[in-house]
Order: sequence, then C-alpha cells, then structure tokens
Amino acid sequence: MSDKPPQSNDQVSNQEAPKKKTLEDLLKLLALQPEDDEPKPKPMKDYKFWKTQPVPTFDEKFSSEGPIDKPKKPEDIPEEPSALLKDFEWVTLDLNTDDIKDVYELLHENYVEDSSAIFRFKYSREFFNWGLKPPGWKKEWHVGVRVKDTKRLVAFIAGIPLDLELHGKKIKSAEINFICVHKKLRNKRLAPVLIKEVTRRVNRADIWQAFYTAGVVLPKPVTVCRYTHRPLNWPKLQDVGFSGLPPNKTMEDMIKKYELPSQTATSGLRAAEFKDVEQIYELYDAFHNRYEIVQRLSKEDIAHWFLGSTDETEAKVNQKVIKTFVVEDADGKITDFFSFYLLPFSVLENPAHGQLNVAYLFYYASSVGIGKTREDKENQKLLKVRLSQLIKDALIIAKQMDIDVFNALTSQDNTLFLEDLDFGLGDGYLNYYLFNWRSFPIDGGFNQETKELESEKGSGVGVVML
Ligand code: MYA
Repeated sequence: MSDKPPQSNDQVSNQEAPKKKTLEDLLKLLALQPEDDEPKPKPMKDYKFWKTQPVPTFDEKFSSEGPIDKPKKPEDIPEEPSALLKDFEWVTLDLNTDDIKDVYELLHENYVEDSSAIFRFKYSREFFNWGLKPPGWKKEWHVGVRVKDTKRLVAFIAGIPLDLELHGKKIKSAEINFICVHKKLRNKRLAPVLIKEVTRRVNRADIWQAFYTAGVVLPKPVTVCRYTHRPLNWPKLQDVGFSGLPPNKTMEDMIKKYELPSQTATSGLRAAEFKDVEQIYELYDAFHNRYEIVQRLSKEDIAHWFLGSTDETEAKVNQKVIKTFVVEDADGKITDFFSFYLLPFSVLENPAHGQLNVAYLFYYASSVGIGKTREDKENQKLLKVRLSQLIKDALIIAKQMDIDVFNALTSQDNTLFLEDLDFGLGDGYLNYYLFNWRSFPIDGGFNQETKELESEKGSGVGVVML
C-alpha cells in the first residue's frame, strides 16, 4: 500500500518523479481492496473464523448445489446476543432516526482504506435511506456496537432482505453489507463477532442463507468480477491526483479520447416515472432469466430500487442517489431501461476540488435480450449494439450531471460494451459469496488466468450490490 500522497501533475512529466496514484489505484480504493497486490487466498487453516462457518472450502469437490448446514429452526437459535467486552454494548440502529447519521459518520471516517487518507466515501442520509431501507427491511438487521459510556458507534454491519435465484432455484436470503469496525479497534476479532450476531438475527427470522461481496478473498467465492472505470472528466481526475497519463500522451489527447456527444442518441429515452413501475417490472423480470444468479424484484422493490422509494415524496429526495432512465417506443411500450447510482468521494486537502463525483452502473434490461441466452451468438451481436448505445447515453447523462468517473463491473452483459465505450480495466476485483450454500462456479466476465475481459462469453452474474 502506497503511503505517498498524490503528487501534482508537473511531477509526472519527469521520469524520475515518484509514481503517481493512477485511476487503477482509485478503483482499488472503490473496491475496498489493499493497494498493493491482487488479494490471494490464505491456506484454509489460517481462516480462524471462516473455517468454522458453513461456507465451502477452496478445494472442496461437490456434485450438487444446496445448503451446507443441517436444517435448523428459529427456536434453536439463542434469543440473546453473545456478550461483548465490558466497555461495549450491542445496539439495534433505527435508521428512521438520527442513528442514520451515526452510521454515515462511522463509515465516512473508517470505511476506506486509503493510506493517504485523502479520499473517503461520502455517504449521505439519502444513500442509506435508499440502500438500507428497501421494502421488507428490518431494523433488527442494522446491527451496531457502541461504547457504553459515550454511546459512540464503533462498529456496524447491515442486512437487508434479498430474494435470490440461483440456477433457477429461489433462495430467501439476506444481503450483508457495510461491515465496518472503527480504525482503532481493528485486528481485535470484532468482525467475526459482528458477523455471528447478524447471522443470529437473520436466523431468528427463519432465513438461513446470505449473499455478500468483498474485495478480500475468503472461502470461497462463487464468482469474481473485475472493476472497470470510464473517465468523464479527465482534467479533474488529474487535478485530484489520479491522472496516470499514459506514456507519450498529453492531457489534450486524453480529453479527446474520452469526449462524448453533448446529446443522447436513443429516441424515446426519458427519466423513469412511477407510472412505469409495472412495465419496468415485466422487463426486468424477463431479461434477468439470462443470468445464473439473479435478484428477483417485486413491484414494490422496483419502485424502491429504481425510483428511490415506494413513497413518491421520499423517492424525490432519494433520486439524488439513484437515476433510472427508460426507453419508451411510439406505442407507449418500455423497451429498455438503465440505472446508475451516485456515491461521491470527499477529497481532503485539495484547494480546487472538495468532492469527486462517482457513478456506478446499476441494473438495466433490454427487450433485445429477452428469451435469449449468452450462447445465442446472433442475439449477442444485437444486444451488444443495443447496450452500447444505451450505456453510451448513460455516460452522456452522467457527464451532464457533472459526474467525473463512471464505474462498472464485468458482471451482467457489461463485457459486450465496456471496451467500445472506453472503460479501462481496473486493478480491483470483487468476490461474490454465498453463506450456507454450495454453488457451482459462475462466470464473472473476465478470464481468471489472463485477467482479460471475456467479451463474448460475458458473465452469469445478474446481481448488483452497492
Ligand atoms: S465488504 C466491506 C468490508 N468493509 C471494509 O472494508 C471497511 C473497512 N474495514 C473494516 O472496517 C475492517 O477491516 C473489517 C474487518 C470490518 C472489514 N468480510 O475483526 P478482525 C475476516 C468478511 O480482526 P478487522 C462487506 O461489508 C478476516 O478474514 N470477513 O478484522 C461484506 C478474519 O477472519 P479469518 C472479513 O480488520 C461483509 C477476521 O475477519 C472481511 O478489524 C460480509 C478478522 O477479524 C470482510 N470484508 O475487521 C460479512 N474482512 O480469521 C460476512 C476481514 O477467518 C457476512 N474479514 O481469516 C456473512 C453472512 C452473515 C449472515 C448469514 C445469515 C444466514
């Protein structure tokens, strides 16, 4: 991990100058991944916690998919959490109250592992209202640890309900995210305690499987995707310290390379509205049959995840975070949609820029891909053309919104358009995990040996996590 702060631009032109942070470093940061090497698994015996959990080992061979633990009942699970050290207490955070502020402050200060401490995820009330309160959310699954005396929040883990479908089988699950331990309490085995507590609470609700992603390698990923990034505002990225000018290129070359038309190209493209929920639901549901692992969404979920909330007033506020666009044809039929969410970085110690605006590709669907598989080469060509146009429009809209960089993984059908739209391969990888479920491996959109995109094969991953 580099401990040098980003250097100014004129230092890059000098061959002897220290290496600047590059966009790849930014992407590692976004992936919450150490800045040095690609994460590698440890020997299984060294996973002191994970080797005790119902997860597959790295070299395990199995011939059928399914749960790892023997079936249990909620009554078999303790009613109370296990004890913490005497200075700390368990809390259930109520994100309808000011607890939400404690959560985004803890994460702002402690979530990002950037040694120069210059870049931090800038979470907001709207981000967590959207990301942690989907239909059916449970207060009990937002678990915190506070210091008894001061009531300061020092650790957090969140679960939300997730209707997963894996290789055609529906699995009622929890999605676990945002585990965070205060920097001063790191490496004291608090993370396993948090994980066990959220497991207890989820099990008490009669749910026995979970889905989660992480930059670190744990036993055993069901798939791995690679981060990619598409600069929209090269000069600003350079200003804040992520320039990485390729050899023999000037700033003008880079501006030209990433130039976009000022207007979108798809006719009938417009912002999604509540009246579209039914049609987005049908489109999303049918399109997602093409993936091996899928998040199934109800109509309420569609309103929440794509319009910001099931409540129209709250949705307007949360639309600061989630942006969805539909394509409506002349007959009023919605043929496609795409969405992206915004999570900026605070930039500390920079006189010109206090914030880096970052967009993340979220879900999309197109009628072009419905009823077809990845093996259908002719349809893949058509889908490539359609998605390239749609996501190019997403980039244009993001640019109009003053977004500086647009990120996407190699999941979904992204490999069909990433290269054509000048997304660069990042050094960050995202591992996908299932708790208490054995699954056959799923393609993640890049070749694990060469690390290159698998443009034709694509991925089987239809789930996007925040
Ligand atoms: S991914 C986002 C992760 N968060 C961050 O990167 C924020 C900054 N980092 C931190 O706050 C801390 O470093 C964390 C670890 C909290 C990550 N997922 O307490 P420790 C294992 C799972 O001494 P700390 C996300 O949110 C590690 O291998 N396990 O370590 C998804 C070791 O175990 P083992 C992790 O650094 C969360 C043990 O923890 C992770 O102080 C999914 C060390 O503990 C990680 N990201 O704290 C959670 N990082 O000895 C699982 C380290 O075995 C959910 N470890 O190697 C499982 C499903 C539960 C519900 C089930 C319901 C049915």
